[in-house]
Amino acid sequence: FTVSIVDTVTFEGQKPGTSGLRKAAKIFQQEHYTENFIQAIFEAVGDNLFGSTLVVGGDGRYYGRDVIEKIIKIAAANGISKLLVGQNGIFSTPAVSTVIRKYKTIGGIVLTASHNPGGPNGDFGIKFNCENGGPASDSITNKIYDITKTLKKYKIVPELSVDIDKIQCVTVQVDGKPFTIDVIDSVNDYINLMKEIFDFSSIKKLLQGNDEHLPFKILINSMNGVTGPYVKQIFGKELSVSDSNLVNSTPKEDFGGLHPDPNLTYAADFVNDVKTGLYDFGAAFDGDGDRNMIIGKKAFFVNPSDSLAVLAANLNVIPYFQKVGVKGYARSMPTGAAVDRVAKSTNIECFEVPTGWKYFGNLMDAGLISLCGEESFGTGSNHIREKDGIWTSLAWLNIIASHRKSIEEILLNHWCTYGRNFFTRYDYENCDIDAANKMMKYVEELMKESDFVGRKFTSHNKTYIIKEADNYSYKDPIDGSVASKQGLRILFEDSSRIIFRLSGTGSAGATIRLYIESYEADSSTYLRDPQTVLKPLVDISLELSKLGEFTGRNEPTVIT
Ligand code: VG1
Ligand code: CO
Repeated sequence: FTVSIVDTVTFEGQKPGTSGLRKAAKIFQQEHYTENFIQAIFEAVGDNLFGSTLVVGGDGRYYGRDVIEKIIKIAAANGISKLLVGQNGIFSTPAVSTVIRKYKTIGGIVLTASHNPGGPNGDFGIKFNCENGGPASDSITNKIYDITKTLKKYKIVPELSVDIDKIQCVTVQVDGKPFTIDVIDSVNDYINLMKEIFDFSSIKKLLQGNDEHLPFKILINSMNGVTGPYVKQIFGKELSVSDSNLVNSTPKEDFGGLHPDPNLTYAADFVNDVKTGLYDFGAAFDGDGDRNMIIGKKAFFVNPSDSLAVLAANLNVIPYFQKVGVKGYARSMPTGAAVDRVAKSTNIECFEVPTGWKYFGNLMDAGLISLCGEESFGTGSNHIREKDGIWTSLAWLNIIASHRKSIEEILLNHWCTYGRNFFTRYDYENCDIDAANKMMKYVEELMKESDFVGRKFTSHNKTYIIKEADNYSYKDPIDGSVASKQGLRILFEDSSRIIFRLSGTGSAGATIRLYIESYEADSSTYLRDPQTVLKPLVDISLELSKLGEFTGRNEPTVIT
């Protein structure tokens, strides 16, 4: 095979967001668009690329196969020695991270737009992960973006093509040098890792029941995303869960029309199935398998910020942590601070980072944290460098198997020990970009007023006094890099918080996220609806930001 050099046109706006480059599939389908971005990734990696191995796979969404074919051709032309490709092009995001780490490759390319809808009219995305298995840092994604701005040519081996549906290892000669495409099983390495981490036999006993306990009934919903094959293997084969309890577990190019985002709005059908009372536990995962939603009997909702805190408080029952020990914890800034309280009571360090999993990587690599999470239905540990949906569901089951308590009991106990951090997030999706920017600017200017700190707000008989306000900025303690403008924070004297942020994962318009948190130590409040408890702060946020006036929106599109 021989390498061709193609003259290309440069494209604007190939700037990776919170988690890779995400756009409408149609944009990626433009001639040269995808090739340019792949070439830019390779150029950003630089000389280390020569002779290296790279992992490639994705969530099975529309256009993924075509892009894998392009990556094979462009990788061969750019001096890479070997690709590890998931069979059928399938790898969940956590599986890519697992495979990168296991085979010590230089990194991987993940083809996904995560929880964004797929199909010809949906979104597509490309994400680059580094040799630690985690999402590339800002410095690398900025470099990729800079390269796209002036890219004039890309290298490609146009005739090269390999059947990725078949497990096989093919070596070809490209301009006299060997290039290998190793198509590997998409699930094996990940499943072996899960079996090392968790106590599968105790989870199996929980699920099957015995003389003393009824079987613990679970419903696992893959939302037609990538986790299907993993779920069938782990829950079906290893844990003997019947097929009828594992739903939407065949990956579909368009997710069967679902919006594969495991939250109360987009996974409402799943929540309703569990509301029937037929199941003790429900878990749903997003398109690429890194997010999770956990609910208990009758759909008792586990807020992701609480999920993180409960996991932190119970890691000691999980074999992996018994073996490697527990270092620190971390959460993204908008995530509810419940985990901070667990950390404090056990004298373990807790870090706060900006939104996006890439910010946890350095802390993990330096051995400072074992567990981390985000309010956006993401939790994970240092077993890999991505958040991990299936891992989270197994962690919960391992904890339940060990305590033999329901999810509701576990949470109630947790709140009785630590108090409850009530948390909610309002998303205003697809707003006018200008309007959203104006609102953010308005709030930021407001925050700069000299008497802003100390201002009092009263709503529904509750009074809050502002203690601090800023546009969040983070300095990475390991490499000293600074991420600024990460969200407008208004902190109150009673430790309540209001945060405004613009999403960095959307593909159309602007999404405003409003995060609200308040702490209660009075046990009579613990079972109250967060929407009621947080109503005063929601009203204060909307009033102070004039969000309705700026955007014309009276209601959020999603409430968590
Ligand atoms: C969102 C979430 C963030 C998460 C990111 C990627 O980002 O808020 O917590 O890390 O999605 O998750 P943003 O910028 O839209 O708020 V995933 O499952 O889309 O890779
Ligand atoms: Co995801």
